[in-house]
Amino acid sequence: MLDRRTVMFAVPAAGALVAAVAACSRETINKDDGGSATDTNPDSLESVTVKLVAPPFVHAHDQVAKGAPKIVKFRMTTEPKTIVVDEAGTTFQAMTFNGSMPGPTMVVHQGDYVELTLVNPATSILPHNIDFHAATGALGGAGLTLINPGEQVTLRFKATRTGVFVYHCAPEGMVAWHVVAGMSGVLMVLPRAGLADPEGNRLTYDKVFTIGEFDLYVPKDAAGAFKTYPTVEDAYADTMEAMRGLVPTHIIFNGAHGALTGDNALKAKVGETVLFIHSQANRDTRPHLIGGHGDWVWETGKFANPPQRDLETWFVRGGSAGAALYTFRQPGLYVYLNHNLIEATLLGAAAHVQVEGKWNDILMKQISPPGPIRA
Ligand SMILES: [Cu+2]
Repeated sequence: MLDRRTVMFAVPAAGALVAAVAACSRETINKDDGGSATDTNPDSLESVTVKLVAPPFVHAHDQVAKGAPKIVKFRMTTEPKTIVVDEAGTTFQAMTFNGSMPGPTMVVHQGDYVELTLVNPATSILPHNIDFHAATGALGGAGLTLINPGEQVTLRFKATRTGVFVYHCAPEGMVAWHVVAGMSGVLMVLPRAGLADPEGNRLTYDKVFTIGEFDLYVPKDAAGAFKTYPTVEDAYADTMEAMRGLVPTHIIFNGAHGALTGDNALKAKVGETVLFIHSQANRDTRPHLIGGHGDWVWETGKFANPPQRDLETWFVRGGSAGAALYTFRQPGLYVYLNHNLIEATLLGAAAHVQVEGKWNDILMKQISPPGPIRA
């Protein structure tokens, strides 16, 4: 199998790498640089199986860990997909984890073990794998998870560091294409005691949403019209050419213009606290909630660093995820967007949050309505 891969994907050292990582994993597996509570051999730990849900939603989870560290088992399947990305009906040949862009958000606690089974169906044509930015070890696990069509693989790693971390597909020679085609998502590793402010006071959320931002490079024909392709493989050459220009044709949240607006708006109530996880696996972005704020923002997404307070806009580096906590004080339709306003309004990087509740005149009131100019 490794020989076949070596030939197919031109990864000369793949076999040696896999063997070396496997050999040393036994020695290093119990070492913990993340301050977790266990030195136990993970084979003896309790395991739980979590069913993943499509973003923006996140599977049910405890904010404060109950009991000892666990092995948390997830299963994801790769899936190529033709998706409509804008109101004009432009189609995009996507590659996905579990059929969604971004892939599902996984949640564990520090000291837990993530055990992911990745499945690449026989109907697939391309190899896939996964690089977890949260994982410690060669290629974030990508070398140990490279699977051909018709294969599955299971990877286990210890979640030693807290935060929201990007995961993405990373097959040798095709990484950028698979990532901008849709293959990324988020793993959230919560502190066992939950989130806290810089003074150590507990921070909790009522809801959590994942916003996955993607820059797309849809090829155009000589007349400037977007081209269509029957499959993702057919789109490869033109897409690579479009990518070289570094000019996105679309910048979208969760797979399409409108995926999180109008009828698909995120929903909240006055008084509710929402954790917004924002990932971008390829390109920088700057989330902003119009009419609201980031009460507490982990701009780099790593909970061991104190969150910043009262932010108007925060910066999410390409290849990372950030987290922002906000308690809604007023009802209404909020726009949550990338505050490069060209990217938001012309290219699509915007979502809506529909908030129900009672308006607070103390916070904002129209003192006199629009009318003729008076002296
Ligand atoms: Cu892939």
